[in-house]
This record gives sequence, C-alpha cells and structure tokens, in this order.
Amino acid sequence: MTDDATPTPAPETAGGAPRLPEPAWWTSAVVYQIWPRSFADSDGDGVGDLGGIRQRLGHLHDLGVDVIWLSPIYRSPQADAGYDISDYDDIDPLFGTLDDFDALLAEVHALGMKLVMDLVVNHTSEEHPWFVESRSSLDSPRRDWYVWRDGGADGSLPTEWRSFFSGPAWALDEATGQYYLHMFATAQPDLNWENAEMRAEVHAMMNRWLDRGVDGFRMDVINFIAKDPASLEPGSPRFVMGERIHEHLQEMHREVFAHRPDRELITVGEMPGVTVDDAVLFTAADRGELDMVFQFEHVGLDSGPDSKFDNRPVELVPLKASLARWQDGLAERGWNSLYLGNHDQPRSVSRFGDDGEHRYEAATLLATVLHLHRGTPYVYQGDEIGMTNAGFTSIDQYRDIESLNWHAERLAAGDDPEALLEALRTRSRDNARTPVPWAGGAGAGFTTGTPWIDVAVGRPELTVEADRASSGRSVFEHYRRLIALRHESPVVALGAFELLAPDDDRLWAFTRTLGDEGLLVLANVSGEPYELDPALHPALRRRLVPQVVVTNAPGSTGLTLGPWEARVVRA
Ligand code: TEU
Repeated sequence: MTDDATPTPAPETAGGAPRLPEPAWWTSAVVYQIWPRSFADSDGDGVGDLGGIRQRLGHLHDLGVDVIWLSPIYRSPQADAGYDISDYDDIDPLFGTLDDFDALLAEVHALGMKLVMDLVVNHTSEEHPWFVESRSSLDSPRRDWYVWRDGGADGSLPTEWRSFFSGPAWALDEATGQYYLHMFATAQPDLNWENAEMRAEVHAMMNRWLDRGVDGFRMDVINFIAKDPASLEPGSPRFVMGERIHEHLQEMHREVFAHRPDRELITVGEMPGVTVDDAVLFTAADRGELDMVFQFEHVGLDSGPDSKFDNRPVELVPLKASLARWQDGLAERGWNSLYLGNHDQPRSVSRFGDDGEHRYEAATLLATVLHLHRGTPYVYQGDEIGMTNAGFTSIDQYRDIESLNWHAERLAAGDDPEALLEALRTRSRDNARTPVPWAGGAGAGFTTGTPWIDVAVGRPELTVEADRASSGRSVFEHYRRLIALRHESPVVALGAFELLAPDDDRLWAFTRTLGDEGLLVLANVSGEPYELDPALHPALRRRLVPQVVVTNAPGSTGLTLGPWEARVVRA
C-alpha cells in the first residue's frame, strides 16, 4: 500500500494512447504464512520460535516467496495461540525477544524478502493493561475502550450473540456488574472502535512497527471492528460489520500508510462473511483502505447450516464457481488474495484433494489451480510439501480452544463421542497446526524436545527433506516453478480470467489472457482418467501438441488427463 500501489490517472502518451498505470508490486508477489508455534524450534522447549525461523529462511528463499507473514508473536497468555495479545510492543518470551525479531527482520530483508506482521485489533487479551484498567471501575478512563453493556433486569444477556468459540459472546464482570463483549474467547474482550483515543493508540502502535521496518500487516477479523451501536441492542439481526468500517479503514490508511509513499507495503484484511461487493469497496485502490482481503466464501462451502463441524463433502462445481465469481467481481477494481489453507482451516490436500494414493498429484494440482488464478497467492507452511490433516484419534491430542470448547459443549449436550472425534478429524484447526516435519525421527527435525502438539499421525515418511529430495515428485519443486512463473510472466499476474466448462464436476479448466498471450489451465479433479473434449478450447481442437508450461505429469500431452493431473499450456 504505497503510492505506486494506487494507480495514478493514466497520462496520454505522445501518440494519444493512454499509458496503463504501473501495477502494484504485490500483483506478482507470493506470500508465505508462518504459524510460529509449529514452524521450527531452536531452543528445545517444544514450541517454534524466532530462532527456528531464522534457521529455516533458506528454505523460504529457495522456494522463491516474496513476503513472509508471521502469525502473532506478541506477548500473550496464549489462550488463542497468540491471537490474544497483552502487549503489542513486545515479543512473547516463548518466541524470543525484540533483538531476535530485529535480527530476523534484517535477515529476511537481506534475502530480498519482506516481513508482514499479524495485526489483532478487534480484541486484546483480558490481560492487556487497557482491559485491566477498563474493567477496574465503571468510571475508569479506559472504560469506553471496550464494549460494555448492562444485562436485562431479568438476568438476560445484552444480546443473543454467540461467540465463535462456543457459548455466549458476553461475559459478566462481577466487580462492576456489566457484561463485556467477546466475539471469540472470554479471554479476548472486543475493543470499542467508537473510541477515538483507542483508535489513535492502535495507529501509533502500527506506526512503531512500520518504523521498525516491517512491511505491512495481515489484519485479523478486521471487518468486525466496527460495531454498529444499534446492533448491540437485544434482538438486533445485525452482526458486527457496522457501517463505520470503511471510515475506520480510511482513517487508518491516512494515519499509518498514506505518509509512507517511499515504502513498498502490503495490507490484507481477514474478513469472514465479506461479499464480493464489499470487497470491491475495501480493495479499490482509489478508496485508500486495503490492498486485498481474505474472503471466506470458498472455505464455507462444506460447512453445515449450524456449524463448520457439521461437515459436507466439497463439490467441484460450486467451488470453482465461487472462485470464478471473485475473479470476475474484482477484475476491474480491487484485488483478490488466493488461499486454500491457513492456520484456521484443515489441510488443503486432505480437504479438497486426495491425501492417500494421489497425494503428490492432488497437492500439486491444487497449487497449480490456485496459483494460476489472478490475485496474490498465500502458501501456508507445510502446504509446499503437501502436508495432510493431523489424523488425531483422541481428544487429548487437541490443543485448539475452538476445538476443545466445541467438543466439551457437544459432549455435554449428549452427542456421540466418536462422531465428535470424526468431526474434529475433518475440521479442527489443529489439523493445520502440527509441527512442520523437517526430517525423520522423534522431534521430526522440528524440535529436540517434546513438541507442544503431536506431529501429524500416520505419515512418518513425509518430511521436507524427503520431499525436496524426491526427484520428479517433489511438491516443493512444483511450488517453486509456480512461484517463478508468476514472477516472470505478466499473464499469470495480470491476465484476464475465464472459467471453462463450469458444469463439469471433474474438470477445473480456465484461461488467462493478456494481449497476445494466453494460457489454458486443465486440471482433472478426480482419481480416474479424464478425456478432454477437443471442443473445450481451440488449442485442443487444433490437435497441436500445445506447449506445456507447468505440469505435474511430465510426458502426458495427449487428450487424456491422468488422475489428479494438472497441466498449464500456452494457448
Ligand atoms: O480468525 C477468524 C475467524 O473467524 C475464523 O477463521 C475462526 O478462527 C474460526 O476458525 C471460525 O470457525 C482469526 C484468526 O485467524 C484465528 O486464528 C483467531 O482465533 C481469531 O481470528 C480470533 O483472533
């Protein structure tokens, strides 16, 4: 988010043809997400840390990513794995010190990469001094920094809202007799963005991190910050996306980003429930809000009506239609971020692919399809070697507060324990939170101690070392090719997108076009061979052997796609 990210009005050239604005640097960039607890442990306490990240930077440099996003490393009681922050200006001792951080940042920059921090300002930890002061009395100067309400005279809660982590979204504070809002854990009270003093403190904190040298922010549930006061009344149908959200983001842009035109920064807002139309407003360069958002439509398709744990099979037709709608919706104004997994989602190869017989093909197919869309791709740690779901069989193996709260609530309600474990095996956030297995052996090259959570069960042979060494079948090598392709090929970064065969429930096919350049992407999303219809695209009709740009099945050039084969050809 810099002035060069904001297309300037196109000046007329001498010949009269308008010159296109320079695309922002992040249109050809790829981001890698590190979830620090499980990336690499340098001190043997079983928890990943900054030292571990520093030791593994070569891996990311080899992969070729441009930006590293770190999930929260700030001081935190770790009720929600660091998304409950008690000091925005310090590093949690679990992960290291500010000196370690500065050393990491310098090394990332020396390798030509950028570092983005997680910004969690919808809520703080209940241990943050702001909240300690806020709850201390009804007339505390910081009372209004959080969302406090009276309960009903009949003992009812201020509203019916439920927390994302089970139970009501309101907690009673005995000392003052009022309830505070917590959309997530009770230990994560929501900040009140109506309070200008609080907003100014957040802006100042962001400025301190940018002054320190970080290259931007991934903003946690940032569309939740604006609570419409009316929505906080009983019976309100409105959830948390209040109307002032755009005002808050524009103010943040003015106070934090706008006066740094010399910096190449990036902002991405995490936004559960955001629509395509909202996203245009959030990301259109001329509005000065965000560079891109994480939308949730495609990762909600397999959720049941009541809960994500009520899991449905993922179907290809709605999945590709959903991504295509976002491609079309943000084609002229705005920008997409592209992801299939992160620390809140199951492993993408287990969820959308095949984590058994065709794991290599499915992991590389999903990567190919995602990276050939228009937008900025995000690679979640471990996906670059095709890591699979955790495979846990006992509730004792789980650590995540969302999973544990949900399990306890459903068990108390009398649900079948085996069915609960099966739901967690499919949907728990811990599926994506197992240690990165760098090598074989007890601590999987992740730690010399006992890992804070078990290494994924059932695949001891799947390690970074083994994947990178497996010639011709390395998921890592495939990602590397895709990332390099985006860097060198404007049609991948900027080309127009068109979905082909939208109703086909096995073929995921689309084209990308920029000027005279065209690419055709063909992916067989099934374990059976797929016969391409030559009528699908002229490049196939001409029966020329089209030039293959990327494939996960070298040598396969005919009209038959093998199981989970993905092929990108010039067209
Ligand atoms: O997640 C927000 C969010 O709405 C969900 O993805 C949520 O984590 C849950 O899985 C819904 O079922 C963000 C962070 O990414 C997440 O790790 C935090 O727990 C959450 O905010 C609170 O900070």
